[in-house]
Amino acid sequence: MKLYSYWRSTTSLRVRAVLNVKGFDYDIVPVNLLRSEHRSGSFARMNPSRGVPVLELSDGTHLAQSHAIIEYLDNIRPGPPILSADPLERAREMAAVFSVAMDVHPVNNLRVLNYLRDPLGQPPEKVATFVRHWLFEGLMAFQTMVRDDTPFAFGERLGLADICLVSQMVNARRWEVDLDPFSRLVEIDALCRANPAIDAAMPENQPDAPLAIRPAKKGIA
Ligand SMILES: N[C@@H](CCC(=O)N[C@@H](CS)C(=O)NCC(=O)O)C(=O)O
Repeated sequence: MKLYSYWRSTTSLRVRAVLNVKGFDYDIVPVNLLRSEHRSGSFARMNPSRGVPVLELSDGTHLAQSHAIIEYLDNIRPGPPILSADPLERAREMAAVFSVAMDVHPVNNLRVLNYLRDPLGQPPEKVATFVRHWLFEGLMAFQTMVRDDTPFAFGERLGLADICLVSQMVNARRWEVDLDPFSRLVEIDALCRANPAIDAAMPENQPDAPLAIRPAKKGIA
């Protein structure tokens, strides 16, 4: 399998994390969003919505939309489970997942921010205020939804809501959101990032991440 991915993309991060947690073998094909590679005709043929990630299967089939890809991966390899088997628990987890994927991510997406900049003419500080506002609201909602009696957001094991949280925390740090009110989320995020499968999905560990932010390789002086 190949994953068309951008290092700093949070939707790509979610899929990378699920691929890693479930132990799939895949190659990353970097797509540079800042150079608008996702707006090309060849990319649009893989994903008419012009966004990463896109998963290419071994027969050349292309799958788009991070949560459609994740559902596919979970169907073909159910273990380890990333959602509860209990219908009520699962519905609660999915509500948290959707609060990230459907409420926050779409309004803070690159194309939306670019539209605020041009043609709407908003200066960088207004765009940053806009992003921080929706991130803050989303994190607050998420923190209210998660359990406080379990190590992870909804249980003893890492699940899809945790993975979505990690992706939002990346953005929250990037946009310098004050994380003081989110101590429970900071705790869950740290626990998730201690998992090598999640660490390998993080932006700084991607082959297309700028060298300046990539950690030095162990064993190399
Ligand atoms: N709902 C889609 C969103 C995909 C998406 O828009 N991804 C972002 C990167 S996180 C992107 O490619 N943005 C490009 C743009 O906004 O022009 C999904 O979950 O896969």
